[in-house]
Amino acid sequence: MRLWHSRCIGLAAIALAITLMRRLAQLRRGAAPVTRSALVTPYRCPAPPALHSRIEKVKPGRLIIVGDLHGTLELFQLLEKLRYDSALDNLLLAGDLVNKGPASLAVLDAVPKLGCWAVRGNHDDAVLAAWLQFRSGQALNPKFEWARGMTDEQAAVLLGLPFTVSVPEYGIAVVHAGFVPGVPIEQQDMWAMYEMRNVVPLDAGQGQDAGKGQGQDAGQGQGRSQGGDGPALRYHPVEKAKDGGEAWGALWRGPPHVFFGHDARRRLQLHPHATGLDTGCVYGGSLTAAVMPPLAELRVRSPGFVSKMASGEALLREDLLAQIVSVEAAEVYSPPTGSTAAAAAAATTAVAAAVEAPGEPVGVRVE
Ligand SMILES: [Mn+2]
Repeated sequence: MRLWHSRCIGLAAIALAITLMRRLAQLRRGAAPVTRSALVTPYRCPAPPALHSRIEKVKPGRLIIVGDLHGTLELFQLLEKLRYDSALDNLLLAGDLVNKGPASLAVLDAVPKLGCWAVRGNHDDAVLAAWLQFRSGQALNPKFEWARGMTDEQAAVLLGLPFTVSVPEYGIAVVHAGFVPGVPIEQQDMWAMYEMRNVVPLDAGQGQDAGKGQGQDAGQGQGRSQGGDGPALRYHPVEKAKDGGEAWGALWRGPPHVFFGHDARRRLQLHPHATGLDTGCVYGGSLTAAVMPPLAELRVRSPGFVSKMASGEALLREDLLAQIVSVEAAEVYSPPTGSTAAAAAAATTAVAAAVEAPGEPVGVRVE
């Protein structure tokens, strides 16, 4: 009997191991399902309980969405300027809460106390992966030295971050990097949601198999719709400007209206149905919020909001009566080396870019 038992357990363990290995092989091929069943993120962290969160019923105050913090304390200055009230207002952070800035641990302490929601940025996921490896006895990547003292409670904030937060009552969603236009949010690729900046149109006929060769250094990145019965894919997501394409937000037709971060080089992006809020605070730029009135007030003051919500049309910032509010960074926390030199040398870059790829600033990467 005991032998039979141990044999059963042994077989079950082997079956589980085979399943896991198959799944990992799938992930390496970029064929990972992007539903809740996904096991790991592109940086090999355990996926959050839900990739996509929804705020079903908002609090009676405003809706405030803040761009990339990167461990900067300007958050508190911005919230003070806005007279943020956690009992009334709905606060959402667009990801990359940590890394590069001076106060990542303080930000992780603040998030639960602020009563806010946040999405997962590539930096949040990367440092979590490094910390989990460190905790399992491996050396800590020097890039993430600040995380050496990260507590379980602080790490839990990162572990729980979904890839998107939707607010159906406002017709909006928040994601760190972006979405591939034409693909339902639930079918978006994890890698794309926190790494993409541009999309490249696919030639007719490339279809679902197109898009190989991008983002594979991060493990995934095909950005394809999943399952084969999804919509025809028209665009391929890319991270780096040198890979061409154009800002995904310019092609996003909604609904929902999407608020995002990640693209500090482009700073504030005001597309019709997508708003980019990463204004490079950690690089000495500013920290920016989009602020929308309380729902009850919005419904009274914005006929466009009411009619478009009723008809299911995508909202403009004007329909949402969204105001853009910023505070200047107190200093340059992350020196403009390589990538971030873009902001300092925008003119030079623009000239170089015009030569390299007309119409699209390229050659510089902010991450
Ligand atoms: Mn980012």
